Amino acid sequence: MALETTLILCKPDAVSRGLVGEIVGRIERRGYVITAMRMMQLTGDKAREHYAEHNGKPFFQGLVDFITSGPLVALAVEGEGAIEGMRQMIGATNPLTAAPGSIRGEFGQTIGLNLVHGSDSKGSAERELKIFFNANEFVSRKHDLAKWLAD
Ligand code: D4T
Repeated sequence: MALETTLILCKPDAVSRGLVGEIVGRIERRGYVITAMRMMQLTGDKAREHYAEHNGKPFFQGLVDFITSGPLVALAVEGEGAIEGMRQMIGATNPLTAAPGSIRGEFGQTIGLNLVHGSDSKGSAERELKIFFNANEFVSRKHDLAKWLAD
């Protein structure tokens, strides 16, 4: 395994249903590290860029319409094998077939309202992270609290 950073989106349904804390909590409890985080509403151009691989598919326009319909929370998540690890934690695209215990398996409603996006490969992660974050927005998490607790 290698240390990887993946793009995670809490999509507008997650924000609207108040599930961002649940999703972020699962990421933190898993031991992954959040190195960037932002709430935003995507423009149509950014949404089309993010979902470029689906351009031309029958569900493409609906996907763009939904992801731009309300605020989302974008996260950069770092950890050993974080790309595949997050995909497992998120579960299969369709909540009906997503594993019990996965985010989509527990909370997802439909294939369109499936709460979370996670990059599916190293190449996708690198491409997608640039759509949501500028290079100077990633923070270092090597923060030694002991220094601040000592008196
Ligand atoms: P994302 O990209 O959101 O993490 O989802 P997946 O990686 O699990 O699934 P995907 O890329 O195949 O699909 C992207 C996005 O499109 C929606 N979708 C997908 C849809 O509305 N109808 C469909 O038939 C498919 C295949 C759901 C996720």
